Amino acid sequence: MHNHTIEQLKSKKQAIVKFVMDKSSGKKIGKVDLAPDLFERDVNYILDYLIQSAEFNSPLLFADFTAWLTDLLVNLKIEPDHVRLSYDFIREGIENHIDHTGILEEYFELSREAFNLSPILDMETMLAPENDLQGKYIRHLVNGDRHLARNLIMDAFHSGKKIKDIYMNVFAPAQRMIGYLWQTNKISVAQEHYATAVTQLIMSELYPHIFHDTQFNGLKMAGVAIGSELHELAIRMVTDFFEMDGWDTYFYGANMPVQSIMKTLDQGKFDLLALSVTMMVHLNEMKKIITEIRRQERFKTVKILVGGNPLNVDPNLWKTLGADGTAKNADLAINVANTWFNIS
Ligand code: B12
Repeated sequence: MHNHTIEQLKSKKQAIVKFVMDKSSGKKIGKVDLAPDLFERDVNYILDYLIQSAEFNSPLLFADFTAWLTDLLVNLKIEPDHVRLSYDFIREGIENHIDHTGILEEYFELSREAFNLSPILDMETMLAPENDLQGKYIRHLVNGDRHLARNLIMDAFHSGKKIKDIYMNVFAPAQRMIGYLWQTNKISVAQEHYATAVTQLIMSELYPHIFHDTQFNGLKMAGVAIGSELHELAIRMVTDFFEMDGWDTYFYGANMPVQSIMKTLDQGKFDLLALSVTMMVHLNEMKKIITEIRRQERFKTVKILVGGNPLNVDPNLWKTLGADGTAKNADLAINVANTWFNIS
């Protein structure tokens, strides 16, 4: 992506926003007349995400954001056609204010598919069947039944269900569904927070059991969620998978500044650093951390594995970030690491 276009997008952003506001008001687009502040905020977001995607040379990231935003707005009773129209105005605004817009075409073209949404579904249709473990678990979370959720999982575990299986096929999909239910306005923020707290609680109860039958393989890894990224459950799962595979693991959660990460790497002899990102807005921070670590000769043997939603959306992103590799989930992360360190 040409830096000049990105710089222009940044410097002309307010002018483009104003153009879109002028074009939209009076036309009953979205809720522009009822809530102009919110409309303006959303236009700003769209441009921020476009800039961020362009900085990473990734039309896929912008398309993914557009799909997410459209789903969110449609469930807030905004017509998909109005979202489409706002995008047309943004595109026009950009063409009016920026010299070379050709390279942005692909971003808008790919996003168009996002407007062809699946119909709005009721919650029951979205959930896994009521009689399967995941389906039962998520219903307990949504209903606020902490004890039932806990007993369901602990009973499954004591009846022989593997922890890896519970993580991959119950916790992870249930958490993602909880997010989708929030996004589509079916549950509240409070329900979303509660569900996560319950999942974390049960993970802690299972934790002592993950050490069973594990043969230490002599390797050490650290798991970190990038910067102000508050989503730390995924990297906790990844770290636990490494532990179950015989690694000596250290889970640091979120909010580790790069200096602290480097200090940690200095103090222990780590073989692998696993970095997780969930929100696209934290990709710059991830790149900064990797660049900083790679600049230090003393860390050259430390492998850097990255993962999380944006890396699953764009399979080439890990290279742009300067990492050594990525994996789509905790299970596959182990395969990648095993290949790197020749573990069979
Ligand atoms: C719980 C949750 C929160 C909690 C987090 C608590 C915590 N301690 O982790 C809180 C309440 C703090 C939160 C806040 C926000 N959240 Co939130 N949150 C979620 C939710 C529901 C679940 C996250 C989770 O636990 N996922 C479970 C794991 C297993 O997910 P996973 O990505 O599948 O992980 C696998 C892979 O990605 C991969 N992987 C991940 N990391 C790594 C690293 C390595 C090295 C490797 C190899 C692999 C790997 O392996 C994992 C395991 O197999 C998601 C929904 C979702 N789709 O995930 C939304 C979600 C991520 N949140 C979202 C949003 C918008 C927000 C907020 C902006 C607003 C809000 N909803 O409150 C804030 C922003 C906070 C911030 N600054 O970061 C959106 C993001 C949308 C987008 N397109 O960016 C989502 C997708 C919800 C939605 N559908 O709209 N959130």
